[in-house]
Amino acid sequence: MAHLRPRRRLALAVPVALSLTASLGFLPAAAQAAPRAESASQAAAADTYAYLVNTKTDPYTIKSVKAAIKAAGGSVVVSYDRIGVIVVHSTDLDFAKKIRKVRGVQSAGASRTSPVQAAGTTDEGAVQYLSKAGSAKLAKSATAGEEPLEADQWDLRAIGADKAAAIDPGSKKVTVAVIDVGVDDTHPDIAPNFSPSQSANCVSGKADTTYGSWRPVDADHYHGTHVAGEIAAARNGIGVAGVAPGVKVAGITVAQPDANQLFFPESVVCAFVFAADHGVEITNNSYYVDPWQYNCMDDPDQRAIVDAVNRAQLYAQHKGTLNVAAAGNSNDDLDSDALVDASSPDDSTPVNRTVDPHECFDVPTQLPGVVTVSATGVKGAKSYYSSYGYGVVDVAAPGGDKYQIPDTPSKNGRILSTLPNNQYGYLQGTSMATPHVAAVAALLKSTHPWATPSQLQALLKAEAVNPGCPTDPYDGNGDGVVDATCVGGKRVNGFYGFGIVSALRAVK
Ligand SMILES: [Ca+2]
Ligand SMILES: [Ca+2]
Repeated sequence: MAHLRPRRRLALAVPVALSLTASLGFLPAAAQAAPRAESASQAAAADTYAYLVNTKTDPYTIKSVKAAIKAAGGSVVVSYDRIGVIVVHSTDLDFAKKIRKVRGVQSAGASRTSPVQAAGTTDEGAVQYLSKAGSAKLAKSATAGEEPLEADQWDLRAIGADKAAAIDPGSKKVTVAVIDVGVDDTHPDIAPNFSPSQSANCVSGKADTTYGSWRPVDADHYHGTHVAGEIAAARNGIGVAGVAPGVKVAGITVAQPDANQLFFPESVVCAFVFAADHGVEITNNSYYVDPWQYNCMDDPDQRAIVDAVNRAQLYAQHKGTLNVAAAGNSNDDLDSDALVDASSPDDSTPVNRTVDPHECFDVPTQLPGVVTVSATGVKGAKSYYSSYGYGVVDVAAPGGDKYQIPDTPSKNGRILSTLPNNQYGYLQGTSMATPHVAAVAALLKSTHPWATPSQLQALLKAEAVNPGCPTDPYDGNGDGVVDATCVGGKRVNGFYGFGIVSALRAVK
């Protein structure tokens, strides 16, 4: 089952070849047993663990806490003084317990449940690459005004992005940063719009801006390149088009380089701060922060994770960055009283937990101020895998659904976009819905340059088109069993929030 591991890590993309069980985000226990056994056998006294220490932001506190960290056997990897978040490594498993007692420390905890590891080996990918015939089509001349593969991009037409591009493709002064597994900026459909000066590698928790550090380490780290193309693939007569082909796109890598591709909290903290400090207007977050799918506030470690990422997210928001995030692929009702989380922690031994999503948060999507995105298929109905929730989902967008078949040449209900090494392929997931929203936000920022993040969010909602709750019981996979209940009305509801975003309305 080792082949499933990388798929698990692409938390918010539902790969095409998986069984339904796996597609819903719950892997069979066996799939996770192997890596767990590995970690256990590798455990040793000298292992290094990562911690987050969140403090008051006055210089005196920061200084005294840093001294206390050293005294407690920790070493500072990086300190984000302005938000009071310090990333620490220590070999002491009791480090968090010790540092919590220090004056000025507001929360502290382990950011992972496994030691900090060197890069591991890679595994094969899960994506459905375009066939040779499809790739050959790239060489053919396109229909006038269309990209060669655009006929299969039903998602563009669903939100009026084809028409919008003719009116206003978006401004070069607006950048969307893809916080993900890396972006292949050498792809001919991404290169024209890529912004290297706003890209970095944040895996360690500290930004590395070495040229090319944002690139995927291998072809299995394809997820970020797909997302980037959905946002801003150029209208250049080859391949596909993005929703906002005139804006810039950047890559901030946060995934571990090994096959599991985990997104740890310190990497994501680094990414939000880097984006904010480098003039990024919008970030795309098609993932949840590992190792916990839901972070419970009554657990000191999970609380420290929520606190640290929330500080970074708020910092970005206050500096003018709108953060857009995927609702998740578990078909979970994020407004329910009890959800089963069987996959956490995903870096060691997962346990079955029942959590209340009002107190245990999927991060970053449930953080205040973040735009939460659910996914739809070609029929405009909620995708079978998409999580939802009244008062949680802000807007919806096409993320693909293999059960909703389009009338396109490929008849593929997923989303077609760019992949590393000059390739193209289909994926579905709230991972794919989120970049559609990030791109529409970029179009709005282009037409409303002075809009703040909260104003952009309000515009996204005001211009969205809401299908309303379905009149029939919802059976996303058509097996006769009702899968989800939509709460709310035509203006706002649990499946679509305020509705499906519109690229056309954003530029009119
Ligand atoms: Ca193109
Ligand atoms: Ca069903």
